[in-house]
Amino acid sequence: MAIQRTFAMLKPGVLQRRIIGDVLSRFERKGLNIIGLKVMVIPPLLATTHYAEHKGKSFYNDLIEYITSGAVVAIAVEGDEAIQLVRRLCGPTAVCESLPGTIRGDYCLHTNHNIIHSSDSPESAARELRLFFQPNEMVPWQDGNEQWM
Ligand code: FUP
Repeated sequence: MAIQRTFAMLKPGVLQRRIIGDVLSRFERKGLNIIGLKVMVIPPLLATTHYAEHKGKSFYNDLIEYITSGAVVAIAVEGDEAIQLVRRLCGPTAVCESLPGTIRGDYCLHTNHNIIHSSDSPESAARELRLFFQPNEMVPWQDGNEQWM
């Protein structure tokens, strides 16, 4: 068992479409613990820092514009192998590769509006959690259902 923390973010379209609950329930059903949650508008500097690896790519400007265009939901998630599990719940980046049953497979038509971000490695999880959450904004809690999941 390797308990990990990871970062996820519901992009502006999720709030507009009022499907926050639908997406969050995927994490809850899986047995992951939500330990941090906030609605925020991402300042431009945070957006460019978060997506620094994509600077210069063809989709970069649209990505920054989209991610700063409205409120998002930042999520800190904890659980056994949480980093890879959350990635799998989201599905692949390209929506045509995201199978039905995954979040992207069920809710997205276009890759540039693929509704959710999640960290892809322990290094990016640590980095992204630091960018979006103060340590005291994450509250780990004991899961009473742990033995049944
Ligand atoms: P992911 O880790 O799955 O969020 O994917 P990336 O970090 O590779 O991409 C970040 C975001 O850039 C994606 F969520 C959507 C956008 N993107 C595009 O619009 N087109 C692409 O070809 C690749 C990524």
